Amino acid sequence: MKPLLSLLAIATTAIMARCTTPEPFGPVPTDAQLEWQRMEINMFCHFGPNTFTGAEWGSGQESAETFAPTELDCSQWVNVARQAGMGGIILTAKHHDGFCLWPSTQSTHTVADTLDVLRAFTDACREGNLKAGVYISPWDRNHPTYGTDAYNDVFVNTLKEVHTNYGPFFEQWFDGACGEGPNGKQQHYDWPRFMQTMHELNPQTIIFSDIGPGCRWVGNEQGHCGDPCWSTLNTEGATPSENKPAPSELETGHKGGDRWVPAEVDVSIRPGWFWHADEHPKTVDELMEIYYNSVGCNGLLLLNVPPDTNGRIPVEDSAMLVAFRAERDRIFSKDLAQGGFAYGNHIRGRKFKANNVLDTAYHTYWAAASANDTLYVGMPDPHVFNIIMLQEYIPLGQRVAAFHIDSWQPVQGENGTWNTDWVTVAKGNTIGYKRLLRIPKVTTAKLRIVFDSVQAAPIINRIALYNSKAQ
Ligand code: FUL
Repeated sequence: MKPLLSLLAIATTAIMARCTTPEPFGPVPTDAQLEWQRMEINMFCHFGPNTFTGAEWGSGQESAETFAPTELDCSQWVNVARQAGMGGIILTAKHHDGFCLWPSTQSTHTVADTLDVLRAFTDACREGNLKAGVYISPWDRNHPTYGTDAYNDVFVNTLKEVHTNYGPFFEQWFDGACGEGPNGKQQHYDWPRFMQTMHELNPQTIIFSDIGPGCRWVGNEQGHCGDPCWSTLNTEGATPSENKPAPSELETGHKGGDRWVPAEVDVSIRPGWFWHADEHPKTVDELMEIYYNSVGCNGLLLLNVPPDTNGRIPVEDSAMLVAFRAERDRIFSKDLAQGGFAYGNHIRGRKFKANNVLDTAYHTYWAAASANDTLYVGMPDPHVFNIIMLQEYIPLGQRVAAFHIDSWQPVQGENGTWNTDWVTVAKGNTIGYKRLLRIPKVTTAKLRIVFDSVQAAPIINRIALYNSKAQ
């Protein structure tokens, strides 16, 4: 080939490579995991005999009559969750005391037919267009077979009963706790069978356990992700009970991990998981802190709001949740980057143009042409902001391991003269589904996002700027 022609061929191949849709990097979420992640905040409801006894872990010896809600109203839970901007609720249908909130055929320790809370709950969710999830504790301090092989059959039958008669559920919560049963024995859970049963019952249900597979425990109950926070985790050879990563590893996940197992941040609005008369909900400021450290750090927030002995969410909690929602709306309803423009230092192709980071459509994104690309955002006029939101387009994997953000702004030189230069205003490790960076107030019309360490060329689907101090 003539030199000119071969040059042309090389250039064309390079352009074609850039125009093609980027290959996913590493493990990616299933459609169900993506839908789950995009819910962002869900409600957890711990409700059962403990609500009436003041315990956190019931002994399993409580009489069934202990559980006696006076005005059970699951529609009220649904309304509160909706007003709080949540997409789903997960109910503790069976906690460690073994008491079933439905009339189970697998246990004698249950509600009466006339008080089928699980039915009332799933009906209310369906009517209120909210997703229902279910917590069924493998640890059972009441069941006479607990600690023997027969209990694994009981547990499998329990899963079948609940998911067949009350499902579909968007999430199944498998608590990691495993203590002694009524006969003093501990159970060896048959996890492969439990997981297989769930898969057969509904492959779309997100399975929570310490190690997933749908989503993982974040490793703490204080309401925060680790830094970094990878949605990937190495789970080869592990079960939710054995050989699993330490809590500190669950907080951060594993860079380059072999499965997509995003973090779920479970935390209670009150000190306990169950309602207790002398406890009170966290303040809006505390809830906002949790929000930034969970949703804002690539986690999903599962906020526990326990119903009281009436069977209703107390007014002080619902008022706090409404205020929490109002605060998020106040801060995040005005994206100051809107009306601006974005550009990269290379162009991969029109479909992947940088301006896609400013639209609100989820499936449009900027795909960098190379791992070293920088993303710039300009605005017609300078804006004042103190929160930067970044989102990676996770259907193509989690890529960014470290980045910093510079603002183009006046800087005073040593001799006192003023110039305009790049000033670093934020630094971070992972981005993932969503990253909210709180920074000291910045005034600028131009920013750049510099990717310091990536596993593959970055793919960003949204950048937004907010001012939490604006009225
Ligand atoms: C823990 C349990 O032991 C607590 O009671 C609570 O249900 C919490 C969400 O998970 O492992």
